[in-house]
Amino acid sequence: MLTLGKGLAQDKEVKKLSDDERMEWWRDAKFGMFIHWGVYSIPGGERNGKVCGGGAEWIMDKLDYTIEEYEKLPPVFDPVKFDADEWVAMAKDAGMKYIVITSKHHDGFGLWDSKVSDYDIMDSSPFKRDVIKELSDACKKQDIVFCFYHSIVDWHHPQAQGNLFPNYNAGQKDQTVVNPEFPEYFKDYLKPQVKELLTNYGDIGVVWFDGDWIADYTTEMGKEMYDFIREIQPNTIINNRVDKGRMGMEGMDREGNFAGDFGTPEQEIPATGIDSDWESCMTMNGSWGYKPSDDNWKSSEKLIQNLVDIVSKGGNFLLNIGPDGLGQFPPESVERLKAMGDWTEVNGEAIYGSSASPYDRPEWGRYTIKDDILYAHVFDWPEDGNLVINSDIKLQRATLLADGTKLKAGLTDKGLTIQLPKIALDAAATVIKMTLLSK
Ligand code: FHN
Repeated sequence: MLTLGKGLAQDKEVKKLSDDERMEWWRDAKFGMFIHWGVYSIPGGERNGKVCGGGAEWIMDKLDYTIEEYEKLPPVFDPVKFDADEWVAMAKDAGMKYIVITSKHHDGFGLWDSKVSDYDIMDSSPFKRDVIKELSDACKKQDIVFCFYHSIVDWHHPQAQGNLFPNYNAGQKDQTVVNPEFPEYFKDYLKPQVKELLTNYGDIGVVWFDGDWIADYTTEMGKEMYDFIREIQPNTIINNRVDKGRMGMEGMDREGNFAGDFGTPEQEIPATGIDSDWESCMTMNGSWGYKPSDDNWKSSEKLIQNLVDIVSKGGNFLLNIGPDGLGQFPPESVERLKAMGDWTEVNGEAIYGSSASPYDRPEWGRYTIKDDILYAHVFDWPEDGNLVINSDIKLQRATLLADGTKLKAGLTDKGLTIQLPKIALDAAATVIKMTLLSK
């Protein structure tokens, strides 16, 4: 049974858990929803006929808005279709166990009622609803762990524009330029913002930092922020982008002493298993923020196989949704969430609470393991119906996970072979449940 949120602030006594106890719900959860949503969702990556390259959430920089021009977006941000219960239900039905939403992306606009700044949804938009509160409440109601993403770099704040300092065009700015006033932003703006989010919205499962790359932000600040969060909510999990150890998009820390509880590979899956905790975050198309012009959608089958691949290597999968400016999930995303929910409903036993496979990866798919049960996730169904499995597997019996059909197994000239039905039950991945002989 997944005991989500164990040890989080909602408990009567917030007992400080050990590291393993604190990570337990997250390690078992395996699958979460990333949500990139903000005023950038209104233009959806387009401005005056030009399309923003890459993620649409970067439109402020990539399409050269001045702060004054960008500030024209919040007054027209009125996402009347936003329904937190509906968003959470779609995540839950997809088999996702936690949600990470952008409380503030690089553009500096906050989705919560901040007293630190009035550049937020309550004070600068006609919507005047605290999205973070509505979403965190909906998560609690549906037993989904609520988490937030927070950007260290802040293009709206003159002390924190990072390599955009003193103004924009990230690409042209000297990446080593440091704003001498950044420490003041860190102390009097960034930390108070994080404290508001950790104080006013109940349990926070994960604080997911981003924007760690800017030269202004130091490892000393990273360690101070990590300790600061743990003082407010002792059992909140914090990603490695709270500090400066991350080696780019591959997401793991370089050698050294860096704060952060898990690595954050982005848009990629490590080639092999990694001993420490990690989570691959990915988009469904090519953009984190809503971008209707980007129709480069990964298929549902590919997304399911990504989930299996990641879990078979011991990681978590954080899959992104970019809602539009009215608060609606794109139909292509809804379709994929439904397909992933259909698959996890049948095969979730082989995902949640499982561990990385100790066996070499087979050519036809992946293995996950839970105690003495090994799950074979078959991507490529053998035409002759004979599935050759690793010779070092000590098999007691095998069944189709979906319906319990008993399967014959035995040695052939190719090795230990399981006889499968001629047709796969699921095009993405059909799962064979194998009970191993006790050692
Ligand atoms: O610049 C951001 C980007 O917009 C997005 O938020 C991703 C998600 O992990 N992080 C940064 C790029 O690495």
